[in-house]
Amino acid sequence: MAATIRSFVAVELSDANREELAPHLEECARLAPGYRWVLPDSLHLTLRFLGHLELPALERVRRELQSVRASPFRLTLEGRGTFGSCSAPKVIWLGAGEGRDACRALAEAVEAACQAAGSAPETRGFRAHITLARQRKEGMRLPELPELPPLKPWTVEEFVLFESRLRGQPRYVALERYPLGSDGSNARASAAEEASGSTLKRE
Ligand code: 2AM
Repeated sequence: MAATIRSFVAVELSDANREELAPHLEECARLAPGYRWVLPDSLHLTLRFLGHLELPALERVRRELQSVRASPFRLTLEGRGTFGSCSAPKVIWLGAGEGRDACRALAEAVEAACQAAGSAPETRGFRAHITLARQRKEGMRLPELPELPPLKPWTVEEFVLFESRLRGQPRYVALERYPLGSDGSNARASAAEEASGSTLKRE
């Protein structure tokens, strides 16, 4: 069977907010061990989950993403939300405030690029969120959590194609970064790619 790579496209959280959230998430993990809390370095807002792709298919996606055109945009984070029941949710997340529509537009452009690369259309509706924790076992109740620290707005200037490695603690490896151009282009990514002539290779 051909090797596959589990991958997804996302916007990373700003470094300042990772630093703000790190002690908060540690405290949450202590209070709610029934949930797997995401490490600060791994926090992201998923634009498109690709799942397991064989290398040629991933290479097509990587190239098509270079045609996505979007301008940088300001993103603010609102409070926590949950998927699933309120008392024992499956997922705990941070919602996007200002910039939510820009995230949706970017996700739609990414979706179009993925389809142009041959991926089947995404059937799950898009909801801009940053997952903070996932329930380890169904029915685990969520205790009261401490208040969120103040989170700072930032400007999203790129999106990223990630490989997701699930052995042990999930680890996300950036395969390619796509800067958003001030003129609504990501020409820098294309230029860099043309200069290097790079293609994806399995380690
Ligand atoms: P989530 O934050 O909503 O859980 C990497 O695994 C990212 O891809 C996660 O952030 C996750 O989104 C998303 N993801 C994982 N499995 C998925 C699936 N089956 N369908 C859609 N998105 C998925």
